[in-house]
Amino acid sequence: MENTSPASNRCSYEDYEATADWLRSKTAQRPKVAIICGSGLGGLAELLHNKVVFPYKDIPLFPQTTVMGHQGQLVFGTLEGQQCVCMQGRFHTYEGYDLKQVTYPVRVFSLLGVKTLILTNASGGLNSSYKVGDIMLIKDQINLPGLVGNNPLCGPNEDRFGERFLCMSDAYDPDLIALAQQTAEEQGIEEFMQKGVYCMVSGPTYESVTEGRALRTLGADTVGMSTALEVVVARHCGLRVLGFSLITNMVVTEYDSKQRANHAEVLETTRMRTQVLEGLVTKIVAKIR
Ligand SMILES: *[C@@H]1O[C@H](CO)[C@@H](O)[C@H](O)[C@H]1NC(C)=O
Ligand SMILES: CC(=O)N[C@H]1CO[C@H](CO)[C@@H](O)[C@@H]1O
Repeated sequence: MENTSPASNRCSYEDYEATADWLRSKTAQRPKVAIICGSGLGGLAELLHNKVVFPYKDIPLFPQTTVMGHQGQLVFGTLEGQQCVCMQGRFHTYEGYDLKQVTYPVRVFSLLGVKTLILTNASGGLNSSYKVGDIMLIKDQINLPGLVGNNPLCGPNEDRFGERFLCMSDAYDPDLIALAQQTAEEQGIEEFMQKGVYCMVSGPTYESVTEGRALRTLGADTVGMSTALEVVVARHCGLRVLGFSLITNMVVTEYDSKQRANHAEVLETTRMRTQVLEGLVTKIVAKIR
């Protein structure tokens, strides 16, 4: 089967199945845990043993990735004895993908038998008690695009995945959050662990000062350009979700500030705490049953 460009992808149930069938025919691995790696956080996939790698461009019906600092491949393998699949590089709406494309891999994971989805992202800190380099355990989210009509579940409901009206009050799994907190304590990294609310915006622009202040007023602790859509679709097909946000910069919320958001700063800070987050996720994965 030929790979197709995003625009020609219909994202029907049969499409997801075709992709899952193809992957199953190429590897005997049957992961129960999937990990979506955020900006600069793709190194986690390198820690897998018995790796089987599929560049997105080779996977039937899979979208492609373009943004700087992202790789584009699915990596199957074992982490601490647990079979996993990692997305090294994710899809963003700011790249031009539609909502079904961005969330395409999640439904494929579900068809492959994945039960738990772990997501990481790089985000801007809004909560003034946060510092660059902090790791925030996501306890809840604001799906800002979704609130105004850009929800990946808009359109006819696919009953084979889940129900029409989806509960989101328990989106981030409380047991997994507790497991993550306990693991962070064992690792001795509580001092820079936070727990809070992640807000998704579409990007690619960073927030204006007033936008940053508005998001903070809404109750968001961090803001980023990913994650929330994948979480919606993951919950729709019954996956348990755990999310981490690495704070790579503080959002400018003072009108006279001389600080400016830039992508290079983001990549540098991400490098610093990346290994810590990778180690934490590894230890958590080992405990997931
Ligand atoms: C910021 O984070 C701290 C520490 O987690 C929390 O206690 C506080 O409620 C948050 N501030 C706001 C304004 O949400
Ligand atoms: C790595 C990265 O791009 N982080 C950004 C994610 O999105 C938020 C919100 O737009 C920014 O503030 C982060 O800097």
